[in-house]
Amino acid sequence: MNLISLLKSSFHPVILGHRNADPDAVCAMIAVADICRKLNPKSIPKLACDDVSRLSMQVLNRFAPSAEILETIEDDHDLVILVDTNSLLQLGPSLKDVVLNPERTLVIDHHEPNPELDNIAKHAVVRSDRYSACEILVSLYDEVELEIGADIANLLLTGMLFDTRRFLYADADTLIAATRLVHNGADYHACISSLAIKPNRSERIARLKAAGRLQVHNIDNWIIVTSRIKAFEASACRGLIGLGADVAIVSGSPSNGEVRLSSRSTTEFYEKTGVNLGSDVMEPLGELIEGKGGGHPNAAGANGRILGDKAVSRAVQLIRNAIKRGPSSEDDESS
Ligand SMILES: [Mn+2]
Repeated sequence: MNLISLLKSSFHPVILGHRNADPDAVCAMIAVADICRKLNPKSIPKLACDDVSRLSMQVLNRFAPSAEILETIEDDHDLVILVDTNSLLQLGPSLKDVVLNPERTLVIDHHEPNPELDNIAKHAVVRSDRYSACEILVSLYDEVELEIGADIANLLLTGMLFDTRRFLYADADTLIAATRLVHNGADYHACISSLAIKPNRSERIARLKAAGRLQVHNIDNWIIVTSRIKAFEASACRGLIGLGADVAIVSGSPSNGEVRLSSRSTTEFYEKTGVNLGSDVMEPLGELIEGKGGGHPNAAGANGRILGDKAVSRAVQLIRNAIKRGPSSEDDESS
């Protein structure tokens, strides 16, 4: 059965996106629903995600205010379409146990195919060389011989902008697809601005205070900055990286008398020094400050009971030691 007959034959398709659905997922899902309705005017597509990201909500409010995205589904569907994921686990707790008939399941995705894909779906449009699900949707409209209307064009362009990080990751085909969407009525500037999130006032003030109380540590030509605020320390770290730091460590002081440390580093810092903020810095620091710590190579944190300034200088010391040890420290990491 080809794609057109599969979609034409469905009256109750359910279109599923991954958990914490990002703009690429929700925009592509709405486009899939549009295709279903146009190929079979009697089709009543339902959309569902375990949850939808805050940024996606903002995009939906701007371009598809009437779109309804459910959190769970009933088993009354005659076709399941997975969008922007090809793994059931990625659907999240509320949807991962969806009842599937592989003959009546279609996957539209741009991630690497997972080994169980064949068991899930007999129909798949999985193109891991594409930079977003929305980009795949542009060519799907051609495949099913439908025009892309202006409303859908705005959604697809926004999804592409998000997943490509404003076309940082793209090739000629991506740009051609984007141009086509603009020709079809997408408002490029509106799409860009729909993705801009301005932090709330207290968060912005916290970031600015963190910048005002900054201390700069020069270690082997890397710029390590530290600061302290009451709250929003993760956001402050991101702000300080944006100002030009290679590593930012900010301590916050929640009302329970504990100290909370957040840290961020640039990809370049991790790649060149091998210093993993999670395993090299925040994990050992968590013990030193009588608490717990951990995280990822470029983003990690710790909570504990020892005073903020002391904890911060310990963190700098750990980074200094790790830089001196050099990139070989990668060997003893499991993640
Ligand atoms: Mn995606």
